Amino acid sequence: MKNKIVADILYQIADLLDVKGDIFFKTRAYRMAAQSIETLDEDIEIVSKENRLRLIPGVGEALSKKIKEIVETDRLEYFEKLKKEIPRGVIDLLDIPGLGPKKISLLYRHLSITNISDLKKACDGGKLRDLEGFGEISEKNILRGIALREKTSGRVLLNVAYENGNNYIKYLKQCKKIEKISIAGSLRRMKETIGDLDILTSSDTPDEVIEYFVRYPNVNNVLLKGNTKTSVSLNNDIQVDLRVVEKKSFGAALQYFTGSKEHNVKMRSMASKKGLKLNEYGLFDKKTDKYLVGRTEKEVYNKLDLTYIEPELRENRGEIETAIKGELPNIVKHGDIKGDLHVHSRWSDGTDTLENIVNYAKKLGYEYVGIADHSQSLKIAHGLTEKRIDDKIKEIDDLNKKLEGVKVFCSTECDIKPDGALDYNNRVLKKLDFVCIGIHSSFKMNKNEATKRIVKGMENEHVDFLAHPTCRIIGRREPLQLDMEKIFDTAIETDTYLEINSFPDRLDLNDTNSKFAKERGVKFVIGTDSHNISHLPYMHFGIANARRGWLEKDDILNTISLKNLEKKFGCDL
Ligand code: DGT
Ligand code: CA
Ligand code: CA
Repeated sequence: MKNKIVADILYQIADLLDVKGDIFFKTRAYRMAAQSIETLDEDIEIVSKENRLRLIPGVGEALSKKIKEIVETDRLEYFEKLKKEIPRGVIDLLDIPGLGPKKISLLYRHLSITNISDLKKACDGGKLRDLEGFGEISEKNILRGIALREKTSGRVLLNVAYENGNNYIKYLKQCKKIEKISIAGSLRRMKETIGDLDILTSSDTPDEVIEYFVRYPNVNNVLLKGNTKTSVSLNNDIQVDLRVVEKKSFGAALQYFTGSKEHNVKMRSMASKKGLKLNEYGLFDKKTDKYLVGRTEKEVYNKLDLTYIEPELRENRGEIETAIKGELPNIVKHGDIKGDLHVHSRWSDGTDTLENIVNYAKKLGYEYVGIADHSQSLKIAHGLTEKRIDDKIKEIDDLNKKLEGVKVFCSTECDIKPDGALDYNNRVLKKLDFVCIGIHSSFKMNKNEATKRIVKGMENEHVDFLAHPTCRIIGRREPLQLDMEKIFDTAIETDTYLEINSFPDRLDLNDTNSKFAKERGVKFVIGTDSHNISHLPYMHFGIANARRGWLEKDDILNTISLKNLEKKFGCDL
């Protein structure tokens, strides 16, 4: 389906026209058409082929031609031309959270601001406050937006790195000269954002491996080429580093290049205290330089009197001390998850039918799936009225009668209003198999207000779990200011599970929060927040994040069997 591609281009055109200061109704027309296509039930390619584009609300003669061009060529000449009319730096300003195209237009036309650094200077110098629609507060907000952007700039989200890394590995596995191969670096540790990809191989003929490596079709530029290492950048600007080592060093090198740097520093000093020397070639006797071990990571850890430490734990957050005592947690595994309890369907703003979702869930080996659609106030997400909840319950009941080996739970992701009230009354909440709650608007609150809001939501007796607790969007929205200890304590008191949201730009709770929460006794649920079945595999990233937070199977609700979950939700009564 190209619906999203078409809608994205139309939205971007509207933004660019706004930046140019074009007439309002023209930009509005693009946005309306984009919205119609985004929510269209049909495949735009078919609609275009059958010459029915003009039947789409908001699509006239001129727009239908443009849409046809995008559908057939994946690009639009008009859009390319438009981009060239506006300086590149001005277009970059659209990436700053909280700064829309209309404001950018004013900055560009009245203050001649053409890039982020100009904008920063203007904010610092108090130049914006005299412009209509801006004030001292906007200067502060823009500076905060720029800082947020810069924090993640040059890094990519975990899912993007993961896909690129795996594709590269698939290619490299066809090279007969490579004996062993592994991802290393932050991707192996499954950090939420990744600076560059690191790949480690062992081979007797490093030069041939390097030749093969740089011939990967997605390589755009070879940045460095040595005897045993090389760095390239891909077409999407991601940098990839390769190291080739001897077989007997593979484990030590993998340990070294997996990092983190902080973990490595501690490992080395530990080795040194034991009269040993640890580097990427192996573990050696400090005095005689005799090679001791290095083929596998496990050998290296064990020789230093440590139990094996999983890559996700290697952040120097106490894992080495705990491994000395042999008390590392048995962290949750990918196969432990029995279902997904945070999935949106076509009943609200998801794109798939219940049947499609269930079929995919079955393929993933799940025993259950919870359909948590948006609540009534979230009109933009097609939130459900009470009447539609009743209809949905009926559809799910009928579906469950036909299903074998998997069960659908009917739920909601009920909005928590600014005063902490829930978007449905108790009569409605009671009808659902379980209740998930979350914040979806009015994010600008002080710490006290925001904490109270969530605490009040959790105190409702029907609530089972809190979705994306801090509401951050990596690189775009700061987490809510919250008294986390109060949130964790309330979660325990009210028996509310906290979600580890698996969506790659959320990963919320993050690893440090969930580790801290677990130490206090909080329980969790890992959900994907899928809006399309292609999002269901994001579970992998939620699990990785939970592993980084030291969570074990028993800490996580959706590792229990269907039977026990039904008991927990009171569905067996
Ligand atoms: P990234 O790429 O910023 O997401 O993070 P990493 O952890 O992948 O870092 P990277 O690519 O610079 O280096 C890969 C690993 O190599 C790193 O995790 C640990 C090791 N390493 C790099 N530099 C040093 C260093 O100065 N000292 C030690 N002990 N290890 C290092
Ligand atoms: Ca790296
Ligand atoms: Ca690197």
